[in-house]
Amino acid sequence: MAQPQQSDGSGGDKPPLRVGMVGYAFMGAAHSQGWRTVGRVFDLPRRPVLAAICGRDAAAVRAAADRHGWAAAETDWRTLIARDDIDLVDICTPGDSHAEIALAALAVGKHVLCEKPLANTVEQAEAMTEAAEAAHRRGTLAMVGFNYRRVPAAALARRMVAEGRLGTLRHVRVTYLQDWLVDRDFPLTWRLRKELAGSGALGDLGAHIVDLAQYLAGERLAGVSALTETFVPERPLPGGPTSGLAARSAAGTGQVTVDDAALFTGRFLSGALASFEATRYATGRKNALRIELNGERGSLAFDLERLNELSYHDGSEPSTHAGFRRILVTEPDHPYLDAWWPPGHGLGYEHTFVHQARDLVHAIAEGRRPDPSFADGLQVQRVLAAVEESAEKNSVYTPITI
Ligand code: SOE
Repeated sequence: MAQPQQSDGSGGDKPPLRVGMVGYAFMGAAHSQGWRTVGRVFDLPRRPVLAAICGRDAAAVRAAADRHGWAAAETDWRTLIARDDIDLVDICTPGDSHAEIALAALAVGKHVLCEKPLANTVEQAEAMTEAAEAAHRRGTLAMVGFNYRRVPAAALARRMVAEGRLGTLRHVRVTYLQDWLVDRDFPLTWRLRKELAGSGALGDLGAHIVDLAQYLAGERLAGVSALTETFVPERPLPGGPTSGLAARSAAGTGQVTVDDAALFTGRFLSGALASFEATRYATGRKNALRIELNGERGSLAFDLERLNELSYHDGSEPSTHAGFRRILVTEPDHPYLDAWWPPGHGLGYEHTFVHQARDLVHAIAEGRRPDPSFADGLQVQRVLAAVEESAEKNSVYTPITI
């Protein structure tokens, strides 16, 4: 058997953190980059080792292992979890298997990183959170992967809000727009089937923006009022393997059982108001996540398409020269950036997964609950459930249960 790849060519003296990953498609590739790169860039207390990757198709998972630098390939996640050379299980599968894999991994003392949304239902997320809390008491940790928290500009925005630069928060405005379903012939892949994905744009994109809005605001939503829609209720069945957001059609059609778009307003516990839009039908928008926060003393705006920048308006400046200005978030004292390139040399989407891995390795080494924890993932799940409940009742304001 090939020797495990070390992600840090020079950190051989550090105790290893041997990762086993389940899933090898889009998120598997993104997480692989994170684990492969993190020890080469950051000075870590433990040295991530890409020990084994798992997927059902033996040839495809072997190819993924070779491409992404994993030492071994498995075809059964139970075998992966049972390996005694794995310390952490990274779950990059569709939501229907998150709970089962996470519960099994935590039960045998493996740390867990689980892609968002944490689960397909609140009940599953509750069971996972309960298991994570019990595991934490035994020194085993669990994190949910809301990677956009790890964009340096987003982390800087969080810091600025916490420092009070916006004063009392009044509005949070968020949109997350994609367009890969505009084509009516796009096939019925797993993301369009409730039994596999839990929900549609709501869980896939809405989960990100609910988490990001609450993270930046530093507080939770108290209730929501929502509309959801499925614009194209029937689609061709997929013909052959799908990868990421790409797929081919075969003969026959099937029902779309998730939302295509979700639109909701919300109220934070402080009384600040929020609006959210998540859709896969925003023609021309590929992965457009935008968030703006308005407070009594200032405003911040972030656009994922310009992810090395943060717009800031300081309301205390004289009106003669006040206005939104661009902060180029590439300075060494900006979050995560001391380890990267000289100022002005920006980062991209993939770096969020490197930062996620960094933060998790530190949390594990320090025995501290990772951020975002499964409890945070559960709270987002409750917001998603409240959105669905409100939408079912034609937008009736629905409080979020604690
Ligand atoms: C597809 O909509 C998707 O890949 C999401 O699942 C990811 O979480 C997001 O980062 C990009 O878009």
